[in-house]
Amino acid sequence: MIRQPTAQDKFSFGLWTVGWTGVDPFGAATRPTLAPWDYAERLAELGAWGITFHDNDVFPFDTDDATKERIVNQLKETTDRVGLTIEMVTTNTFTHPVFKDGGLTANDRSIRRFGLRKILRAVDLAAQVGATTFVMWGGREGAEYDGSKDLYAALQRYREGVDTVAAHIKSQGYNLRIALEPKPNEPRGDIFLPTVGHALAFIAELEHGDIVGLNPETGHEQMANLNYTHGLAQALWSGKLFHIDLNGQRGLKYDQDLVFGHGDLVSAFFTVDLLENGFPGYPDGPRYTGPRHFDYKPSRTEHLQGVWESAAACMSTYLLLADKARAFRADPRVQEAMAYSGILDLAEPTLAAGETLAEFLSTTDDFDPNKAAERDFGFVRLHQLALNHLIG
Ligand SMILES: [Mn+2]
Repeated sequence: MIRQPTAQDKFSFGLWTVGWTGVDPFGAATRPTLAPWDYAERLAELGAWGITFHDNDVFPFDTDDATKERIVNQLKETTDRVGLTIEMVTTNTFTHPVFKDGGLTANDRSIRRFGLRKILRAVDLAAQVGATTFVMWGGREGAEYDGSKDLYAALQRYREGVDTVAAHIKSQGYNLRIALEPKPNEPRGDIFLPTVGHALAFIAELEHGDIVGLNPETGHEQMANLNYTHGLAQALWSGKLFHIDLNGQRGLKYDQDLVFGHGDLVSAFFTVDLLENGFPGYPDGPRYTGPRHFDYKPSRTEHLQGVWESAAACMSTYLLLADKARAFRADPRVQEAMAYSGILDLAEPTLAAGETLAEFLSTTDDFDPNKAAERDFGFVRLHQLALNHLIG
């Protein structure tokens, strides 16, 4: 069964996803490189709504300004013609050897100044093409050896860098927000801001944190053995879920970047359930309304036919899971099971309205912990109903 996407579904892809030619640490490219506009045209045909890119997905690292302008214009003409939105732009501060110790946190100050300038120019490019999100993935911000980095200074410099970029966005009046992308490792042995939680705590220390949020990626959280849906939920709760990177990962290993749903399918179901249906106890609560963005890699065993099939698979799987998540929530048996499990009861504040701490401490509610401990929560039955919807 295939579900055909439309622009209303707001699916977007990084040019580096379908544009990955299969180069990995052990092997050369298995596919040809197409022009950026060729990828964009094909994604539009498949039903995508938007695209995203790193500066160097579109033009090489050492391109002169006139050539940059010509290439970017040609891409923008194509996206306008085929009705694609360029919703996000990001910078590559990881491929060139100069960034081997980081862009914003390299020990070498001259490299930090170069890296920061490159990021600021990519922000200008993002504004120029109408993007509304600027992702910052600091893949080389990190270390292999604990003694190789002054960790306090690294966080100071990371903060200085992100705050400088945010201040530039504000001073130029750009309609842009920054989304930090956590990842625990790869390519560095350990990357700074390794998880959603670390990044949220970092944002709280920024001067311009009001326009800085998160771009959590499925596989990145799962590489840290964390629950992606919980990470999305906490970012939403904090008002910081600015963007998402959906893909698939199976367990604690290298960053697999599989098609969405080709990793932990049950987790993908609950991710889509949260994105599409929100928090069950808070129908008017925070919702993610941004792009459904995929950051995956078509396996290098596939040639171009497989590239387009894998992009279509990401979207189709998302839509199938969305259908199933809606059916799950609407199912009277599920609603009954949720009531039995007390799912909606958690939305009720623990203290009564107007109840003082003195009043609260003056009573025991005649509570019998042994009796309460006999409660059956029915979570297994509820989860089996979810599984029935997922595989039924
Ligand atoms: Mn990503």
